[in-house]
Amino acid sequence: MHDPSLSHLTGQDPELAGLVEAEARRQHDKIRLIASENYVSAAVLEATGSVLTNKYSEGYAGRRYYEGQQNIDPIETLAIERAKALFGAEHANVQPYSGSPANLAVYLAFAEPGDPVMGLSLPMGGHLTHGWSVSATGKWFTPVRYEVRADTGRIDMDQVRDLARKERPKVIWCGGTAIPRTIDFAAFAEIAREVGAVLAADIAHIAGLIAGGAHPSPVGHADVITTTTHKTLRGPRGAMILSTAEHAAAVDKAVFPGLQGGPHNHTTAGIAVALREAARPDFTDYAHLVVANAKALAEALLERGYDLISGGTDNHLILIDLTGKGVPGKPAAQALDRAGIELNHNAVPFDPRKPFDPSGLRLGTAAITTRGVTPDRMPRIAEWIDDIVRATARGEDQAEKEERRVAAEIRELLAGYPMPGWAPVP
Ligand code: DSN
Repeated sequence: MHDPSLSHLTGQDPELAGLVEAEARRQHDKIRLIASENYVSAAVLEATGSVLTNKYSEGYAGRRYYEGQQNIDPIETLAIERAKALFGAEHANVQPYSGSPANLAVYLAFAEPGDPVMGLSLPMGGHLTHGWSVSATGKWFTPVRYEVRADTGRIDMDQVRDLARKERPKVIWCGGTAIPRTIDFAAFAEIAREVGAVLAADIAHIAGLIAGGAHPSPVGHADVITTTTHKTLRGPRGAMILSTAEHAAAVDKAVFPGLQGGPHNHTTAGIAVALREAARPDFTDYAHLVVANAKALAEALLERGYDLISGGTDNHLILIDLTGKGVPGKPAAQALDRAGIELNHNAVPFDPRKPFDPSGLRLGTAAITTRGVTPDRMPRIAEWIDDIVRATARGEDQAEKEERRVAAEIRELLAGYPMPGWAPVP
């Protein structure tokens, strides 16, 4: 049963409807620990699946290139005002299609081709668009990369300062995709100010935690803030750029007409709904519970002898180095997926292995917290992870049996934790 029903899709395209239904069941039956994923509410699903997908709206409210914006303008304005209010920002642009286009807009607004730009190295937890070599941002600009410290696994702020003074980047990025610790936005801002760089905070992973008061905010420190809307913020797949009033015109011009055509109005509406949800007191509880769950899971993994980068977590994310466990990240992630625990293999800092077959696993608690799973369940989840990792290290036959057992136990557990937007047939 799909709620809302897929009756039209089932009638017209049963093959596709079957795949959607199968994906819903998959999401229902697994402990989803991919750190960048979540479950949106039924209200967000309705907004994103609405007739708003039919409309073109190039431009901004009151200044469009197409007629018929009587409803689109107020929808986009609602999303903008809610974003500004939620984060306390002076300006918001809700049109970027996703995180990478949002970050490209920052380059277009604040740098020229060839300029030095600085970000956390990808294998250390950064993002492709922070100047990594295979990304357009690493090809079209001159990347300067900072790292984490080998002894602490935390960002090396001395290196950030030294590199910034030496290379004078136009843009300094903070934030990334595999950072388990609190980002010191004030320290980054001080360095950016000293060298005359624009400080860009990419808060894609932690936006929901910031909105819910479970992580400090970059507002007041960063000149420009980019975020996807679908990770801890629990909205549809999309992105936003927040900035000071000073940079508003440059940001808007970079998004449209600089990079994009018409905004995806159905996504804008979904973002508006998610922002309203994130402004409610229960979202504050959610954000703190995400962190409490991650800390409890980290603690349980440490007790089982797992090597966690930086020794733990301050946010939703845990990065495990499996080197001492006798199995690399990729086969472990594949075995865990078969066993009903979905996560991704990930490079760890100073990883001697290749990015597509790295040493680590990345986990996050945003999605399971949305299902209502609480910290008291984390020791059991750590035990399941450990059972599968150890069985995988021991060999194939043993692993298959363990995978079947754990998958069945997980389905039984999750039956007690409803999933927004879908319910199994009773
Ligand atoms: N792909 C996202 C993540 O998983 O962190 C970042 O873009």
